Amino acid sequence: MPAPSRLASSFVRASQRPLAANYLRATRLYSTAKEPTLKERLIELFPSEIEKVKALRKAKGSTVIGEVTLDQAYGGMRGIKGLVWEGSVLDAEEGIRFRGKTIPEVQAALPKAPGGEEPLPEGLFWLLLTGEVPSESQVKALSAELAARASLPQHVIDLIDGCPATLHPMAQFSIAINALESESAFTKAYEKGVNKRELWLYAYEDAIDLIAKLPPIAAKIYRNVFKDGKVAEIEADKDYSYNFSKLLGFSSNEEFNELMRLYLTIHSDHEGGNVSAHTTHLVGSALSSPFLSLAAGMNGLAGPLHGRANQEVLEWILEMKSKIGSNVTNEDIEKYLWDTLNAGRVVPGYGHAVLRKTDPRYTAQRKFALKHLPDYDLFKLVSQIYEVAPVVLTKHGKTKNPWPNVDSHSGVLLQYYGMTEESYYTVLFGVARAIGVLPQYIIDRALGMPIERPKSFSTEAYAKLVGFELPK
Ligand code: CMX
Repeated sequence: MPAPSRLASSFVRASQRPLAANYLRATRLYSTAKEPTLKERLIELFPSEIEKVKALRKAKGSTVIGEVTLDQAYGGMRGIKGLVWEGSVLDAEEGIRFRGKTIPEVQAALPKAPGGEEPLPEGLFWLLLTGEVPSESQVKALSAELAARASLPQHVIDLIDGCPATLHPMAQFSIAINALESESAFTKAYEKGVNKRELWLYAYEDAIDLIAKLPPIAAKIYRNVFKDGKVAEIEADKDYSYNFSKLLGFSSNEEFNELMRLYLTIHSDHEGGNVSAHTTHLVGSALSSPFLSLAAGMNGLAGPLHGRANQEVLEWILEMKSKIGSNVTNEDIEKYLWDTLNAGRVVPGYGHAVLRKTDPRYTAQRKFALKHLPDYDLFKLVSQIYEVAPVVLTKHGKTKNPWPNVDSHSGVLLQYYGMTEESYYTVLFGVARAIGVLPQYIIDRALGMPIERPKSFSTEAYAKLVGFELPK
């Protein structure tokens, strides 16, 4: 492994090669400040990050960090330590910390839009990648770069236009992200034989392109399926969330723009083991490009036990209202919960594989609702369910966590501002998740992480391993 300075110069040398050189100059175009751009900062930081990992492994590489039981192998690998994820760590009791910061700390620390109170998700992307809080001007430059790189290739627009309105928005989203592969600097660099250690520079370019192009893709899907198919223009000097709201058709309401900033921030990253993050990371380990890797992650997010729970929650609440009427009592909710459970269904928006308390992402949305829409009837209903559901789920006795998760609250906020089409909600989650998982994709390539390949056994082989004779 070369010394840090040699590594740094190897990165710089790589960035001076034609493909990357254009991009490095390009990032500067959006920055008026003397401070480094994000890519310049990464070129400075990564060599020492690589050295830290190298030192840790050299000193402690053979230390046992956990044990694995047979139940864990059959139980969704819960709690098995085996992934590296730098952006965030999830504590079962406390919830998520992004680079050591809780959600309220992130809300306080990150730059905001002029007059706004919610953090800009571009700033979170910076924080996740570097561990540093960016300055306002650094975030402004990143917003401008994202706005400038948002245009879509015609074949991607044509593909979305070719999707029937009956195709779920998440399937359309995944198709469009896969089709962006035609633009992949990473794949082109790989095909040209670029040194493996320099591939992260191209992964970075794809990640920025991808994050930039997700709002136009997501908006095109929304406008095609639910509106007139027309998508407004991006504004070069506005932040990412404002532009996304604008393309969707909601930016005239500044409160919705603030909601979007909060929404994209809190839905971004939730450490590495969840289905969408783990899938993106796993597929990336085969050196599939960021586009192919994120599309795979989005297919996982589309599942009802993961991201699609936000759609399921809304449908479940609306069904409750249609069955019971507008004056819903706690007793009505209790009965509806038991009906759901007795029908062998899960209560959407409740429970979590890791968390054992109310999700702080739920709490952040509840605070937003208390501030902006305290009297909204659906918000009141969500609050009422929060009083009843943990008691019922505890009595039911199956779920390890009877408390609400992030998906329990997001839908009612969107309903309030007029985005009533719940089958679209997981796409918003998907745009946010990209901001959380792509930093790790870049870090993985910078660290030269190998192809991922855990060991599997058949039941017969496990029985043999633990010395058990299976019944005939
Ligand atoms: N309603 C009813 N039963 C539930 C439940 C819920 N909300 N949450 C868990 N359970 C059940 C499980 O289905 C499981 O039952 P079986 O033993 O019959 O299989 C049992 O309780 C134990 O599960 P667990 O260890 O508490 O939870 P898991 O780690 O297996 O699953 C999760 C976690 C999120 C999939 C689960 O709580 C669930 O299905 N919740 C509802 C769907 C949801 O809100 N998903 C979104 C999660 C956040 C996100 O990823 O976006």
